Amino acid sequence: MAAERGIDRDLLQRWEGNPIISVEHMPFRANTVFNGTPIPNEDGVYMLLRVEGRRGYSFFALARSDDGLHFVVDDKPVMLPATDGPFAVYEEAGIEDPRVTFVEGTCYVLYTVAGNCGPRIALAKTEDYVHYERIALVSEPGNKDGVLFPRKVGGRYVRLDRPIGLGRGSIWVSYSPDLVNWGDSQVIVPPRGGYWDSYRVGASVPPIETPEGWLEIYHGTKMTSAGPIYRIGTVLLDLDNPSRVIKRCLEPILSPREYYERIGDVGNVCFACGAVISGDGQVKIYYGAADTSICVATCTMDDLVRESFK
Ligand code: BMA
Repeated sequence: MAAERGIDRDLLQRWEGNPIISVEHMPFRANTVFNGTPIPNEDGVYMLLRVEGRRGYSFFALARSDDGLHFVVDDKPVMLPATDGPFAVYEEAGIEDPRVTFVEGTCYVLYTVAGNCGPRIALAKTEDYVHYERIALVSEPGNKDGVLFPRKVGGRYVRLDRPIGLGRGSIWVSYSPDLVNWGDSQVIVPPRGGYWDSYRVGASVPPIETPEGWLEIYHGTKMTSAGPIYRIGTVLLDLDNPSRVIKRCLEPILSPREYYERIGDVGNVCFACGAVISGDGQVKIYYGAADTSICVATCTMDDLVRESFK
């Protein structure tokens, strides 16, 4: 067996208690729960979860944990698709894949609105993690996977996202003076022919600042005759100019292998939406598995910044 011969199949180590949140943990009826984003705070680690309800559209719930491994889900959802106001028409088919970033002390959430005009990225903020104030729709249709940088760069807010052009999804960077108006958009990480990320790539985890550069943990897909396989990889961006890619991993750091990643509503999916870094450099990466549960895998910052690029 590979493990007995000292071969790790993936750079990330799955926690043996995976999945950490599944529909069995939900205090109300739901179809699935997946793609949760962690919110480290003074009380431990909370997680904003994407829940797909039994009607078929998604909304958000909150789970709370002392240790980042064992979570208890609040009794009621914390954010439902808007039914009136300017967001309603764009959220008709649900709200999906939240990603939380603290910027200048404020907890912001970029999320995907799923409407009948195509997906867009929206921005909200929260003070207590239970109530969410919508701020703006920040992209045109055909865009998903928005992640906000944790600080301004060169005096501007920065985000990554994934517009679709000619059926290809690439990671783009955009800049903003006020978090509402975005521009200076440039493609930085396109799909890579012949590799595991040859079909589509998108931002996954809000960028992590390291001395070497902005570390982005992204998802990449390869198309097969049975559909896409979603894997997780890394790319390092210039600290002062995030439009410049310094390094991109050659191999994924996590690939679907376990039954809970292979089998589910959408099989063969590992889809990260956030990470928590401890003071000692240990990293927990939270990922949706097969669009059916939430899992965690661990590594060190050294693994991400150095090993993943070997
Ligand atoms: C992506 C997103 C994710 C989902 C993934 C796999 O496009 O929609 O929400 O987890 O596909 O189905």
